[in-house]
Amino acid sequence: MNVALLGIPMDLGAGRRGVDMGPSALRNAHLARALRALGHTVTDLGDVGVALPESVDKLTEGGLVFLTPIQEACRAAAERVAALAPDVFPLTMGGDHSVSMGTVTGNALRLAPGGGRLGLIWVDAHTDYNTPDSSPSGNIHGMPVAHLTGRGDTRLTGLGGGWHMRPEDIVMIGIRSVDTHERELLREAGIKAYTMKDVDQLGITRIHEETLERLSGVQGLHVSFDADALDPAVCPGVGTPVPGGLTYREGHLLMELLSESGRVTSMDIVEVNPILDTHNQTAEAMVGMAASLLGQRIL
Ligand code: DIR
Ligand code: MN
Ligand code: MN
Ligand code: MN
Repeated sequence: MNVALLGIPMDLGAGRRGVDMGPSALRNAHLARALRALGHTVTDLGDVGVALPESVDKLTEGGLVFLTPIQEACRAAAERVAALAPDVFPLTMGGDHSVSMGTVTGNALRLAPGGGRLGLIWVDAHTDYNTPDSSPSGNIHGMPVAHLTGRGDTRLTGLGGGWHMRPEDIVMIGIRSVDTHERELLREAGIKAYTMKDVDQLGITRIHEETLERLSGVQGLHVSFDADALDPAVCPGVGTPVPGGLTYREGHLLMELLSESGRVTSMDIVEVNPILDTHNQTAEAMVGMAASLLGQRIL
């Protein structure tokens, strides 16, 4: 397969600094080499330009922190991804999770003019379904899924020029931290979310089967993997660690099963924060997840 790496070194959407170094940490953990070892052709497209927080004067607009530079970076990421050929597998590297407003939009636009029917598997401790009104923090990394479904500030819901995700085409896995109003919004929208309780009770195999069944009608499948979905023991280098996460093996099993399905067409790795990490453990774990999704097998 042709894999294209693209970094979006942005930490404007998160409460803590440092995830802008995520793409460097992943490159340092030999992401390209790991994928080439699996037989893929890997092209590193470099990074999308992102404004420095120090050079931005208008910090908050309508309750949203760093709205303008985040919108600009997401638009640039969407354009870069949308321009890639249909047979390329884009592996986009954040940055905080607000980058996925751009990458998911770009992947939908890549499927069809005006945006095709993309399925979204959101692997995360958080549901990231806040709107500007429901958000307790004003941090945009807690809001990308809501904006992808067309709820929130028009400057971010408009990235796809009228295209939006259908809520029924979204499945979340690894959930264990949801804000009060966010919970109501998620329920109203009818988005399927597998919590850690579901992971404990059903297991990854059953969740994987149900997820693919639910998403059987989509044209492409995007995995958006927030490093904080994994337990903090596996991925300590994240801004908002939540105890009780996916184990190392649960993460790999999910990626291995998705790989075997042959249906995944793109992936994000986000929220890797080397400043908060132990050596480069979090990036190394996430390189392992990408390798499993792209065909690595034990035997
Ligand atoms: C919280 C934290 N729900 C918020 N969100 C995080 O600020 O909206 N998302 N950490 O990754
Ligand atoms: Mn997230
Ligand atoms: Mn998260
Ligand atoms: Mn986040």
